[in-house]
Amino acid sequence: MTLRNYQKLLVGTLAIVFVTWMTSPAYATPTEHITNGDFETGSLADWTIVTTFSGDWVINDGTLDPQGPGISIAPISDNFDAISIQDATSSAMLSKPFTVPTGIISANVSWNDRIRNFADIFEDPTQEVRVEIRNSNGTEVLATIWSTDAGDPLNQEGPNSRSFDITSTLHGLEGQEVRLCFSQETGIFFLNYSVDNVSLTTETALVAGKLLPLDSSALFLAGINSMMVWMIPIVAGLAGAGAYMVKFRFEKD
Ligand SMILES: [Ca+2]
Ligand SMILES: [Ca+2]
Ligand SMILES: [Ca+2]
Repeated sequence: MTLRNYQKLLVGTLAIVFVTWMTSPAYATPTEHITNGDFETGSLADWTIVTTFSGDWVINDGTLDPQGPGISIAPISDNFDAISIQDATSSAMLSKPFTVPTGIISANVSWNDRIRNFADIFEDPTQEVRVEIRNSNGTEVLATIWSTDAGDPLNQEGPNSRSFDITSTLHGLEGQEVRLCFSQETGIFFLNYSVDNVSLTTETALVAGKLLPLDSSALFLAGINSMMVWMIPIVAGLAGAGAYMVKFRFEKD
């Protein structure tokens, strides 16, 4: 191969790298929708509490001795968690509003918890813990993410880690304000539910044209999924390589 051909090969390789770089999508970073999800403000700031009768949610620093047979228990992580308490038949809901973004690629909710049910059963819905997506004012259940069921172990001090993919749930709610809700119902006997490290994240498809104005593929990126987004630079790179090698081969001959 002559020096001139080496130069052509180098220029062609750089062109392929450049085309691939130009068409690479910028990546969405997950957006966290829950503030004070670890309760380390030492308060229930940013959270809304709705109760009936003696039900309540309070902050726990490890010294709280709830009414009934439950004794004080260490916070799940660091200095504080949130705990449900009651003195009789009641309910209590701890919730946080958030706006569901449009163009969701993925959505996940996770938290840590402890369950101490002093009744001899779980029973739906009278002696139960539920985690739900509700409408903006909390009056309507839009989806139940997780709940205790009859037969579950009564004492689950863990701490337990729970994580759920809620992509399909939120797809139907894009653009709406909704609430993530932790609810306890105590119709039989005392139940303390502790929660910490609450996180709800979404990833959305980029309107890449805003970030990569020279990228022609940006015009249709928003409507396609992440796997297809990845294929664009690969296909562009392969096409560029093919076109160059044909040209190189032709000139060499
Ligand atoms: Ca904490
Ligand atoms: Ca007690
Ligand atoms: Ca249930």
